[in-house]
Amino acid sequence: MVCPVKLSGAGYRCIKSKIKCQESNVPVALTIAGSDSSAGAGAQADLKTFTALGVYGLTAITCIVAETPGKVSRIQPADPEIVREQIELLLKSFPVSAIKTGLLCNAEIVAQVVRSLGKAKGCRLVVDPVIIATSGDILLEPEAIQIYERDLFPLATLITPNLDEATRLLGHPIRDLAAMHRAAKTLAKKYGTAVLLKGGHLRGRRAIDVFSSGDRTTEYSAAFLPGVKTHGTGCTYSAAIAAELAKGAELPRAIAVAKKIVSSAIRSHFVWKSGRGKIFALNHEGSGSRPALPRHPESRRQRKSGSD
Ligand code: PXL
Repeated sequence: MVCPVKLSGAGYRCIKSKIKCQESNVPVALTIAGSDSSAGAGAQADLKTFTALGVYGLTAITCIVAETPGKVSRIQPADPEIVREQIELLLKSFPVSAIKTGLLCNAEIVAQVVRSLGKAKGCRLVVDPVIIATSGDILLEPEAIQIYERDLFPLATLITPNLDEATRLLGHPIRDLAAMHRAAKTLAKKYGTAVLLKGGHLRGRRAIDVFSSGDRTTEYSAAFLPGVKTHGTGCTYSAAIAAELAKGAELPRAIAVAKKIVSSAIRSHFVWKSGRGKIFALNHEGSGSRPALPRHPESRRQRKSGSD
């Protein structure tokens, strides 16, 4: 028998039968999301975030998106049955303690996800209603949005719309901070779940989000960084919340930690020169609380002696 390799901390490097495996206490989180070829958003962003926060990440892929930051080229949905099978298999096999949903792509997939999540008793669920990409591309059809509203939101511990998505859900624009407070409250009452309304798109000097679990609203604020054209901040934010929930944090604390993490991922972004100008990406590693790995002594020796 081959047992699993422990990810961090003390314990075992597991290899063969005679070694008795210690049980791992690394928390497990599942993301149900699309694959972003440029790896700044979607399941790739979620996995990087989970890993940076010391959580073991699982994925159920809903679609394959050919894209670069700012341009969605094509979306290929997965068969809803394989989405269901990924989720149900993972839930049967791993001690999943938190789940997040990202881009669910179409109505059939949303319906399958709702069915499968019925089997996820005791997991905390963060629903990022990915309706509109940072590029402005519409990522979800109206029938799918209806299923979100009727069936998925009521299962959620938290939903995390941005201003465009909240505008679509409420049917009117949200133009300032006072309107954000009203909108967060209305959405929380409407869907019977906690809401984190992300205000990054208001483009003020601070990026302010408003949390409501019904009667009370709370602001989460960080400096807004103009000119950084990353994508995947929404995915990273909700993945960080799910990771903190998987580790046992309460919702307000999970959001506070995640807000810091996403700000730091933006601040420490990557930028490359490319054929069409500059290309940006979030630095998910920069967001983590785990120390960077020490460089392997062998690689240092090699570089010194010039052999590579
Ligand atoms: O940022 C929203 C988003 C989420 N998930 C996937 C995406 C995108 C943006 O394009 O591709 C897979």
